Amino acid sequence: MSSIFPKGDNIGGGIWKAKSSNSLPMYYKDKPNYNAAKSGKAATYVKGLVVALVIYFLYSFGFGGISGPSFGGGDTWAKAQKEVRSAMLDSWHTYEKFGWGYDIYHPIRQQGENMGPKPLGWIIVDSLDTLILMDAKEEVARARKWIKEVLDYRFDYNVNVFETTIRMMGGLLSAFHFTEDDAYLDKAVDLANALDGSFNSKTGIPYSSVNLESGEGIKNHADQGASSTAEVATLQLEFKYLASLTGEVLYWQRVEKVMQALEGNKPEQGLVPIYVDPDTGKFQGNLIRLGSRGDSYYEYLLKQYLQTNQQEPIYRDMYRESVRGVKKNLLRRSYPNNLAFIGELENGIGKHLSPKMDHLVCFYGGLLALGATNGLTYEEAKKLPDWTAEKEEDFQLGADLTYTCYRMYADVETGLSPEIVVFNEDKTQHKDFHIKPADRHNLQRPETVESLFILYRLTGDEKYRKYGYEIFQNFIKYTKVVNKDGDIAFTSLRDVTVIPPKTKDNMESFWYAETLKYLYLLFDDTNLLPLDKYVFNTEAHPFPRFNLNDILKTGWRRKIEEKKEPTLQEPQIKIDKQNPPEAQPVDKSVEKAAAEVIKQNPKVAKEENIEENKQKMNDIIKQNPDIVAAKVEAKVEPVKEKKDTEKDSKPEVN
Ligand code: DMJ
Repeated sequence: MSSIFPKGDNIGGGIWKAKSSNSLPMYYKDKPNYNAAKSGKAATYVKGLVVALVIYFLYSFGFGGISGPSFGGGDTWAKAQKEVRSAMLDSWHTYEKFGWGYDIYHPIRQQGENMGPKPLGWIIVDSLDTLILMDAKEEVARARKWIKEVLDYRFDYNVNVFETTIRMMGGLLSAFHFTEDDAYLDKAVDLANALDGSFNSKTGIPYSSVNLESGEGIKNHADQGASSTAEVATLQLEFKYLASLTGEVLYWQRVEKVMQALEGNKPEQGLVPIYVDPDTGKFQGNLIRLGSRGDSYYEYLLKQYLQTNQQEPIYRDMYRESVRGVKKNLLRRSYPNNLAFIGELENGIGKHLSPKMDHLVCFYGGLLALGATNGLTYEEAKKLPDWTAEKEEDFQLGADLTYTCYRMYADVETGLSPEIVVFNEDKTQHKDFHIKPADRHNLQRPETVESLFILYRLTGDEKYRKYGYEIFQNFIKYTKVVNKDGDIAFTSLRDVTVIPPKTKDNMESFWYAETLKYLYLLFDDTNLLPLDKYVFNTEAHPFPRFNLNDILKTGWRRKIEEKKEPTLQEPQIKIDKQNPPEAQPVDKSVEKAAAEVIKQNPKVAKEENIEENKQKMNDIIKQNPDIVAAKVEAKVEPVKEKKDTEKDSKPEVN
């Protein structure tokens, strides 16, 4: 690939900035230090993977020393891991056979389809690093060939910026990390540049969609054009990692500016409404929740802090504030089993808390635990001088919430969680939650197994693996589809409360990207992808942590000063209290003139249309120059719309 971007300016440290915010960044390989950036990261990973695989095969053949659960005959966790690998690869082969290259796959019809006129790689790219981690060499080679030869992100189609970033950019970047294969980074750069136009709003907060060909940002068609708060605040890990790989500072700045614009609203107690207007930067509505459209805002506060090796306290502070806000305003316990749950504030802080919880919220247990230890084990973190009672409480709450989420599976007929449950706080009722008819579906979501994986890694407590294995077995039991030739696939469900469950005939890409990946890692005995070295993006694509440098660093400050009580200013003019100035007579001529106009034409004062009213007054004054015309004219002049920069609470953006 030759250089296709205009050259930018070298701003030091091997970092380049595009010529202007409208020009695309310089092609990263033209940057003088590009090769230096590839300093054996893949070699380190490959070494780790080889060790992991040796151990894996030793266990598989019964040489393992670490005991797993007794699945009816002395099997080990390696066996569970092997079962996950088989579920992945068997169904992958079926997808290759019937749906290859398509973005959407219907496992029962055995058909694929694309979302737009050409494929986006939705399933192939999202699944790639799971295949890499499972060392599925041939499958990876076929996926790579397709990505290199077929996938092309420049075509006339509007994509959701968030989904495309977390799944496609996330998948390509982690694949690049594991392989150092430029084919993936080239595509990630190409995609990032295609998405760039979405940030061209007045505030830098991205529009919800963008046209891949024209680069035009497109406002959400619903919700009065607002973008989802979680969506705009869940691009940062991807663009920042891309900035660190390519040395292109523009990617960093684009997403950092979004954080600054959001924080400009000075979120109350760290909690944010789920919509934001990209043109004004203002939050819309009062609905606060950790479920859809709210979730990963909170996730990426912590993960941005971890991504840059805990060198950006700004995100730690925002994260900690949000946790305090959640604990104070959204956390409750159910009856009869005292299960911790996170409700929804439909009308904002201080108002009624709805006891409804999306399965999506189940990421939060793992996040709280991770935020307490920053990826170290609980035992390690507890020994550090900065361990506090608050962190201890967060960790325990993380474990409690993860248990609640496990119960959302275990207490349902199929052993699989529905999309949403409503918790019970009524002492006359005997079930901790109920499921509304419209919420009985299961989309193969990962959040609970994600939290189980994190809690297992941080505590070493085998119960998390047991819960995870139980969930995995229920997925196998109720979502597996086998055709007459024995081809295996997995499907979403329409109803988890009946046996056999009703199927939905769709397989979500995050089933491969996240659910099976987290299960695979949960049963891994080799600490593959250590949590103190990696951050997982919200689609489970692992990125290595990295250090800030002179250029890639926090480029903004919080509006924290404005939160403080204003200090009283010394008066500009000193008043001699012994001899105060005499009051000036008030100039009443303007009011007199207006009264005269109204006297001459009393109808004017009653008109409802203010603009018309003002016009009529002006006309009367013009026809009656003896009334103090100039002053009256000034008084009734329509008020000019303030410029954006003069508006009171416009978020501060650079
Ligand atoms: C995934 O795309 C991501 O995990 C996202 O943050 C939330 N929704 C799905 C999985 O449920």
